[in-house]
Amino acid sequence: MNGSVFRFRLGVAVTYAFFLCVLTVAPVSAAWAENEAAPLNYFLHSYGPASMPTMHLGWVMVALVVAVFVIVALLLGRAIFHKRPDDDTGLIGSEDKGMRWIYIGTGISACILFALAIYTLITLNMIARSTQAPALTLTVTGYDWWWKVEYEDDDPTRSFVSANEIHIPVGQPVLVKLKSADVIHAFWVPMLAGKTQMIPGQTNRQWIQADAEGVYRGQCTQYCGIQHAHMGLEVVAQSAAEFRKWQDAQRRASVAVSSIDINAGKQLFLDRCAGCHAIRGTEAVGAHAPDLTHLKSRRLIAAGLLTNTPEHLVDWITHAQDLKPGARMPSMMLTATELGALSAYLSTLE
Ligand code: HEC
Ligand SMILES: [Cu+2]
Repeated sequence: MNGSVFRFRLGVAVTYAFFLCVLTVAPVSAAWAENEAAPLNYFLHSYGPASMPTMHLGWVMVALVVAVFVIVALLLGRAIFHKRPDDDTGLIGSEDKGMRWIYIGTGISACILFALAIYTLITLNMIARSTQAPALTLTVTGYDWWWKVEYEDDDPTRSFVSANEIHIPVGQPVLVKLKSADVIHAFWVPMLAGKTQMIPGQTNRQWIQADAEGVYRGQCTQYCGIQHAHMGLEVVAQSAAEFRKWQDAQRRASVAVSSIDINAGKQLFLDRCAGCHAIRGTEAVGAHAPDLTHLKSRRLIAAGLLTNTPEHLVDWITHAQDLKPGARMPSMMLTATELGALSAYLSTLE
């Protein structure tokens, strides 16, 4: 074998190995990563019945990819290092040599892919609906770049709206209706279920169920514009009693607390923020931004970008465009006095 042929084959082998390493090592290592550091990596673990079948499918695919990687690498190694005195180029296809390999390989791949297609269809069917009736129905609407969450109730006075943080009772199926207000988004809480598109003008459905109490991170997985990466959400699974308590608190309108600062802050909010934001119990009824009635109850703000501390709130209000460039909220120009009053008012939104 002459040097250039050898280098060419080695190049092919190295490129091949590189891409397949990326393809196989990434999901496998991701599956073992720490939950805290990389919560979305848990797509190869399941925390509820809606994600169990897809998780099994995921592992089968990973195992298959690893097997294909190993087999092809072995064959490739043999092709590179095997000496064939009668055929220096060794090209498959020359004088029909090696065509057998192509027929067999294609045949095996076709069978495996066909089996996988059937397995995928079975999985999709299994997760299509829950075996029990949903304990709760909510509508999640994707906006550039945050989530509106509506809790439905047969009695309309008991339904309420929130944003970016979904609470569910543990161990019970929850039906999630998915809509979009602008472009195509996709709802994905990998530990609880697969992804479902949110398409303008259409209502898609998915169900989620958490086996254990805890916080499950979600993310928009359909590229929807500049801040797509910062369109996160959290699903908080609570015991039935905790969930009921949370729900009752969310149903209440904001509590009217009065002091000079708070009144000034509220007036400022009505003047400057109410065109977009709503706070139930006030004249602020804006519908194109997160409902802030119970802002303080949320762990994160700006769709998972920042923790909800008073400092981050001030930072967000004055520098939204630096923190999340392109977000549909302007950086608000406010004096220190105005900010003080506004913060005092926002801190009452328990
Ligand atoms: C032009 C519309 C608009 C105005 C005016 C506006 N906001 Fe916003 N605000 C938004 C949008 C849209 C978001 C969601 C941004 C995102 O996460 O991408 C948001 C997010 C927020 C959040 C985070 C909420 C959460 O749960 O994530 C807070 C807090 C907030 N705004 C406060 C204010 C305050 C206070 C004012 C007035 C000083 C104000 N906003 C003015 C549109 C607006
Ligand atoms: Cu999105």
